Amino acid sequence: MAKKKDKKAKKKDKASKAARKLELKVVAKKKAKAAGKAKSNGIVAFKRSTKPWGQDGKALDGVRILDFTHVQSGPTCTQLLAWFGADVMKVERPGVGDITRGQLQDVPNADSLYFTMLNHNKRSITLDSKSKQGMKVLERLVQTCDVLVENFAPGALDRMGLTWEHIHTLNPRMVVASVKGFGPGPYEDCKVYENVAQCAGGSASTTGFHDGPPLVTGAQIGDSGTGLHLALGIVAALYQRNRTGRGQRVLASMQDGVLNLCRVKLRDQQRLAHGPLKEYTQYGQGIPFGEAVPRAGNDSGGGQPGVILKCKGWETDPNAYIYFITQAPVWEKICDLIGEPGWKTHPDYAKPPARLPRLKEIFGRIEQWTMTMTKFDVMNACNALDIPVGPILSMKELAEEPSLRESGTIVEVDHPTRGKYLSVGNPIKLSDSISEVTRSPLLGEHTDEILSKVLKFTPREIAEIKASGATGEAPKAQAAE
Ligand code: CAO
Repeated sequence: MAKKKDKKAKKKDKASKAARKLELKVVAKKKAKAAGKAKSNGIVAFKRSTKPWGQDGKALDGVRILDFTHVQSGPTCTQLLAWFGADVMKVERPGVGDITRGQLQDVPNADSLYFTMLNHNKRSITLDSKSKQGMKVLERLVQTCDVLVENFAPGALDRMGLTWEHIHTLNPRMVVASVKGFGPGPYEDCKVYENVAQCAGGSASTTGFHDGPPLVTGAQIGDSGTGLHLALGIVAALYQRNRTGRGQRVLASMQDGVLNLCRVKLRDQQRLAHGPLKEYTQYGQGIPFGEAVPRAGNDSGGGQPGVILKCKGWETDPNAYIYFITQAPVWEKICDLIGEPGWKTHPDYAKPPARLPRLKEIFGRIEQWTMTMTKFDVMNACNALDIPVGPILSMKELAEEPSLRESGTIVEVDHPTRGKYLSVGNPIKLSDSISEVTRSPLLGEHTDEILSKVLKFTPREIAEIKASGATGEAPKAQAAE
């Protein structure tokens, strides 16, 4: 009898457990529904927005960034994140701010274009991180933000007291992202600027003409290029945090970033072991190759030979040139266009391998043709036949190009102390997260707003912080205390 009762109780218990499980499932489902989420295949799928495209916030809405960056590499990264909707709070040294505010100044007493063009859509708070009150504010920022981005010299963040361990204890969800000159290794403690990275990352040794010295490029591949790499690392870390609930460190070294952009040159280094690089002009000139990838002048990096050719007006206009590519599939059209129809069948010119030792002669003949027209006329004539060419556009021409204004790639921004200026807007276009470019902040413009509204310090605490001089020069009466 007792056994029967026991069995009955167990059955009841099992049933109530199952009911509880079901109840929990229903509650979870209701909760998920209320939060606009539905679970399918273990992946949380959010309810689809019914708002028109581009009018349902921004991709990184709700992400708070403690922006501890300066100069170019770090600010490029945080500016991109700000354009995607992140709330970027730039921490700057009281009285001075980011060193670039005062560098290459064109308008007296106004933030330089160097600064304004790299710090759009951000807020600025001034803070002496080496003071006790300053550190108190910084720690609150760490607890409040999702990401800390910095590009100080190696060890500077640790010296401030913001070690990874300390940050991770204060906020286990925080992503800590850094730009450094070099990754771990013999040079990890070095300070690095743009051109140092271009030289150390393989760009300079492969840029220039084979009989000239190494050259750096105008594109800021060390600074802005690494900032771009870092931004991708941050977004990836935030995505992983959705699953793991923890932050992580993100490191983008400038040498690594440049080398990544020079990937095709490492490709050629290995090809060199199997013979000369036939698409390099020096091959056709009979100039022997050495042990390392040489500078290729304006030769095309890929398998489609190309060079820069003169156009009408080159004698006086330094940019009256065009990049011309002798792409194999359109070779016959090129022959007709330049008035050499015989080359279409001639054994020395008809096939790509036969042309390789004769590239100098071939491009010389094409140049005779391009010199009879402006670069834009050459472009029109070639584009009509699907022949890939690129006019050498000056910064003046780019600044005045209407299509770049229309797409928001070149924008006019108004600034309270310097007036209107041109900037490059967000080069990455998202169809449901539209970027608007707003002016860069004045030094410490948002200190009060961030202390009270974001960090929720009480008026008394704010007065205490300010009196200590941590956010700038302390009010005279208190400073004397
Ligand atoms: N309050 C108090 N101190 C602050 C501060 C603040 N708000 N912000 C910065 N500082 C301090 C730092 O703590 C550091 O102090 P210590 O040297 O005593 O630790 C000091 O300012 C200077 O920082 P830094 O060494 O980074 O600056 P620098 O001008 O000497 O060097 C640079 C600049 C770019 C060479 C170096 O930061 C660097 O190598 N960064 C990494 C690579 C990089 O991003 N390079 C790209 C630069 S863009 O061309």
